[in-house]
Amino acid sequence: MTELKGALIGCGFFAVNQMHAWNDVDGAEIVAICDRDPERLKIVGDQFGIERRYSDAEALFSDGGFDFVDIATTVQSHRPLVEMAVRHKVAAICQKPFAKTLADAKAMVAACRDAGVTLMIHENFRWQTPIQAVRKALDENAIGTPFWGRFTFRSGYDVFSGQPYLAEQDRFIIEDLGIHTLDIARYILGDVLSVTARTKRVNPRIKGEDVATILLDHESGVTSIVDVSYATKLSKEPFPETLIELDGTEGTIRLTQGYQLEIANVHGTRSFDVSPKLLPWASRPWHNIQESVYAIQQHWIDQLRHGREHSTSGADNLKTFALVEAAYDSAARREPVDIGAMF
Ligand code: NAD
Ligand code: 89V
Repeated sequence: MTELKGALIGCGFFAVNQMHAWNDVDGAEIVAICDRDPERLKIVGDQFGIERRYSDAEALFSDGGFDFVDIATTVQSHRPLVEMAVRHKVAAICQKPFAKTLADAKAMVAACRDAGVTLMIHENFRWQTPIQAVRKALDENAIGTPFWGRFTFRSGYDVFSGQPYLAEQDRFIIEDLGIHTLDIARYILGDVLSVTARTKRVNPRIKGEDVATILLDHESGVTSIVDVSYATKLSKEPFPETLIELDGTEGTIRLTQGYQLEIANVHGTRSFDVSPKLLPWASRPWHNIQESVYAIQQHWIDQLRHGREHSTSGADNLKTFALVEAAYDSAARREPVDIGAMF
């Protein structure tokens, strides 16, 4: 199989995982990298043996020679870089969060659609092994029709040491982490009609909110709760596990700490270990996220090759990003927000 050639823009903290994963992905090769920080460009270029290095994205695109671009920068540059990919007619992966605003994200999707450029958002959490196992159990009708769900991520892990910018942002946990949890809720229980949210900042050393409780009314009639916290000090730190509870007409699903899945129904109770693989380049506790990076990047290549829609296409991810905006709006106004009115 001929390999698709890629370029990566943004050689920071998380891009190292993406570069490792590209080495493992079948059918892809990174041929050029770009970062405006020369130190990061050298570290990643040397580590992964990439000769073509650029400090300027426009120069990278002008030289070309690649089939897709993997944008791994922080959110401020997502719209200009995706628009640059559109101008050069290069398929693009863009890291979450999609954009600074829903209006920007909509403009990016429209620009890609009009130019016939494929866009996928790197929303990897739904690709985690335990999340896939929950989805499979539902698809196999293990608990009948779900009527209630809870998606929870409560941690005291120090995310600021690896990603110091997270302490400086006006918006923190919903935009950075809750965005993943909201996407999992959509992936498992379907699209959402309305959002009600409350937020809090507990850690005085950061700018944004570090606790959020969000109520979702799904189109299917299911009610779910998404609750996220980086201010929760537990006896056994669960980072970065998303825990799930689902109640259905015929049974229940529980994804509990330590990657344990329990399915209870009329046939009895079955328990499964749904731990992620520890890939050779991965390290605990990040291995769950790292495995999902490999999975989403392999999905990118497989779908691109066959001209098929990606699970987290730009159009799909607009619906997740809308929930982020709606949660902030609801928390500010202390009122439910209608998602339909945002489109
Ligand atoms: P980072 O600040 O460590 O790295 C970003 C890099 O991009 C920096 O080296 C910076 O110099 C470079 N950069 C920024 N704008 C640029 C531009 N216009 N041209 C060239 N280089 C540019 O950030 P990070 O922690 O690696 O996060 C990057 C993105 O990944 C963020 O959007 C973050 O939310 C996301 N992220 C996703 C996950 C996940 O599981 N999906 C996990 C962590 C971070
Ligand atoms: O997945 C992320 O986007 C990361 C983290 C897990 C630390 O929140 O920023």
